[in-house]
Amino acid sequence: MKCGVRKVIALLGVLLFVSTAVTACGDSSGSSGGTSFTVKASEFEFDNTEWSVPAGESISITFINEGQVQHEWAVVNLGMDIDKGSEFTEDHVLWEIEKQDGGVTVTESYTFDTPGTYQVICALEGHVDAGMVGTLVAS
Ligand SMILES: [Cu+2]
Repeated sequence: MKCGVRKVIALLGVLLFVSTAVTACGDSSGSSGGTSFTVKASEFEFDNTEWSVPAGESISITFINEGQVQHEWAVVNLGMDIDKGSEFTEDHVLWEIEKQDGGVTVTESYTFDTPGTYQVICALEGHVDAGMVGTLVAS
C-alpha cells in the first residue's frame, strides 16, 4: 500500500516535470527565419528572439501585433546596437516594419545585402528596456 502511494507520487512528479518542460519549450523564445517568416509581437516581447535569413535574397516578413498597444520590428544598422532604449535615435534604423496598432497584421519585404548580425528592436519608448530585443543573422 505505502509502496503504491509512493509510485503514484513518483509518477505525478514525472508528469509534472514533463508538462513543465513542454510548457517551457512552448513559451520560450526560439529561432525562426528563411526567406519568409512571421513575427508576433505582444507586451513586451517578440515570439522569437533569433531570426536567420539568407543575405542578398528578398525576405518576406509578416508582422502580427497580438498586443493591445502599438509595436514595431526595427532592424538596427550593423555596429549600432543599443543597450538601452534611451540610446535610440532614428539614425539607428536600417529598415523597419513601422509601428502597428494592436490586432494588425502586415507583410513587408526587404533584402539584407550585407551579411552580419543585426540587432532587432521595438523602438517605441520603453519597449527595448521591457525586453523587445532580438537578433537577425544574415549569411
Ligand atoms: Cu513594442
